[in-house]
Amino acid sequence: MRRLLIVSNRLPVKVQKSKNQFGITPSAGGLATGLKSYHKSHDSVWIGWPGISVGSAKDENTIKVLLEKEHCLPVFLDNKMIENYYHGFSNATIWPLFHYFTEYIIFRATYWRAYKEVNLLFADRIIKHADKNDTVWIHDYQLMLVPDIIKEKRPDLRVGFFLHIPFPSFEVFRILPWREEILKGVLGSDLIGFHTYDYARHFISSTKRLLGFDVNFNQIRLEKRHVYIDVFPMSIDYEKFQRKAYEIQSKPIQERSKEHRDIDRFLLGSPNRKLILSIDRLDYTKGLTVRLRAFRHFLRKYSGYREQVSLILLTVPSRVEVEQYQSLKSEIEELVGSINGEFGTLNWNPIIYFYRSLPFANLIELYCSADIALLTPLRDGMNLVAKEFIATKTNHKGVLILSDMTGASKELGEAIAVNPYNIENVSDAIYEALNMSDEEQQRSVSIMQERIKRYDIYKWASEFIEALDKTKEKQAEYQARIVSEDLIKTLKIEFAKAQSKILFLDYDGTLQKFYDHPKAAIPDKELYEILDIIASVQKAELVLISGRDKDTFNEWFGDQNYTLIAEHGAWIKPRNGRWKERKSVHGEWKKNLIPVLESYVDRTPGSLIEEKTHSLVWHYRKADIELGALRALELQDDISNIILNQDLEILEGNKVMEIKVTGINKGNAAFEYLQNRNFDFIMAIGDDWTDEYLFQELPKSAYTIKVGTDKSIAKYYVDNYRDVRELLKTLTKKTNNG
Ligand code: GDG
Repeated sequence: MRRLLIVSNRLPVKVQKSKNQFGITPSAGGLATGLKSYHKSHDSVWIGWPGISVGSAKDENTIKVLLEKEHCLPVFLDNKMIENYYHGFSNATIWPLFHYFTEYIIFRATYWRAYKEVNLLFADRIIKHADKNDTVWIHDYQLMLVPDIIKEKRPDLRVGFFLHIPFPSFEVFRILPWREEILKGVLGSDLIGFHTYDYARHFISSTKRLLGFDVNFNQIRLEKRHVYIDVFPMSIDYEKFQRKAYEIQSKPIQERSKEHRDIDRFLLGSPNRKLILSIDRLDYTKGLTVRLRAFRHFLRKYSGYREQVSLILLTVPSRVEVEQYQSLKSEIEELVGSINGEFGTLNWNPIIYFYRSLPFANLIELYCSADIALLTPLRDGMNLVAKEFIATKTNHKGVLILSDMTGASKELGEAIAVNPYNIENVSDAIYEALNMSDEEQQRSVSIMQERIKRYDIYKWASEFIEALDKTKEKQAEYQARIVSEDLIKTLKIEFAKAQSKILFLDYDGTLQKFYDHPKAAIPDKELYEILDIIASVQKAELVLISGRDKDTFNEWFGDQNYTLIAEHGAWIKPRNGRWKERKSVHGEWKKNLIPVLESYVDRTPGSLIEEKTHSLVWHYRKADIELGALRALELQDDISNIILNQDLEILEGNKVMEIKVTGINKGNAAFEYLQNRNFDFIMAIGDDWTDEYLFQELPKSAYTIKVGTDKSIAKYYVDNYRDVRELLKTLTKKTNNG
């Protein structure tokens, strides 16, 4: 049976040593909290760092045994690795970069080296542990190189990757010195998941611009396979939160936590006092200082609310080793002190501050006691606290104020959305929340609860795994059509024994790689040799069939013993014969179109015009990839009006847009060529969609081969032009027995 391996930097449990004994406690943080319920209910194995560095093999073994019961497999990291890979590259380079805090980024080669080393270590553990065809689900920014390493060594594994933090826009991501390596690392996955469409969009944009891969909707086309990108907004274990909330509310007050009793006592003095709750890891991305300033502004602006509201500020210790986190803590504590000093009275503290992590039950108590949740991160991948707060509102009363810089704000549209940088906006939102009617609160909470309940953590995880299975099915369909060793043997035999044989070969992308400028793709010596050998085989005919202009084709191949079909079939030159025009045209129509195309060249740096007898071509391979695609759409729109009622059509090729005379294509050119002639071996190879016409017109018995991974009616696939050349060489290679 196929197993699921969950992989993340941290395991869902932390190993700790006290009095010479190892024990485990739950890990904090969104990923662990969210996913551990799914882990518990499935037969999965979780691979990750146990949160402790131990030197001896004996200790490691003890920990291994301890973790086995939790279905966890440890990856041991030493202190140096933790310093450079975790606190360094992960938390001092990637974390600030991906959250747009460019001023905090530290680039250091030692960090990068450690990151690669640890990613290799994780990959190695996965490879050793995974059975054939297992599913591996890798999580988050600490392990972005792992997918590619395992895909390379274990192509049988289904590899999914989920990023829990934002993916920044291209303009920010491009700062990273190791940006290409990071992208290639993640692209080792079959499916890549993000919380929001924006993050997915940014990732796709960086991939296109930095690596030049083509993208079709949510598929990135690598040379050998497609990688799927999709959006899976992470959720929570809704039932667990709601159940605990009911349980806590049914307990007498004496049995509740000290924090709760303190808060309750505090409320006794003023039963109408409202509680605003703020819970975050202590992190600069969470916007704690701006939040405190906004609260101060609220107390100044709406002074009538003094003594009527208190803010419970729970900050959970996090990454205490990283410098910015230490100074942030001091800054927060100073602000809390100053606000309490400015407004506090003998009976009232505006802010009740905790710097600690609370047990789960106490956390739920806090959620239950709060009237308002004030969650204003400056950037946050998702923010699960927002969903947890809503889930615990058993009486449907409560108001959520949520930063529109969080992933969660995309789903929780009924919350009061704020720009966390705008303290006026945040303080007004507090006022609005305090004045919201019970009916309005109940309406909003119910809608949000329904949504979170429907798409809970189980649904989230199973949707991801199902989508991963589907991507593998699609890839398997394609894999089954890849030209195999066996097929090559068959082709060789069939080719040898056929009495008359013909090969139709496209040129660019099929026999030759793409160049920025079409004129640069000159045939090389190896290619001439391969083609000459085929053309010299008795009873074999070689046809080069391309969109290329006839003059270039003539210059390159005019003297060779091949048949040439140029400009998508507008021109044909039988071998040793002369060029013939299949459809004669006047060039008049070009006069109107050239100025239009020129304006596109002017506005799209890197693009150029090519003129052929039967067509005009706008090439944008060298232009910015996104601008090129956008302009191509615009151009198509402009041109379709101009060419109305003319004998012209638009052909979209690989980074080219061609306006050409209608009624000619590679398919009808080949069909015409084959009329009244008999071939018992026909083979056609092409990479572009214009070659689909060719594949379509050939008899059923023909061997049709598509280069690349795009959808095709061809029977078989090869990866690239190099594979085509190898195939052609093998076809004509003499074997020992002739
Ligand atoms: C990352 C992304 C994304 C907090 N205090 C205590 C406690 N918590 C739990 C909460 C919640 C989790 O920690 C925090 O999750 P968040 O989503 O709010 O934030 P990050 O830790 O930054 O998580 C984030 C998330 O990954 C998932 O993809 O949403 O954007 O940054 O579950 O309940 N739990 C306990 N005591 C506490 O004191 N027991």
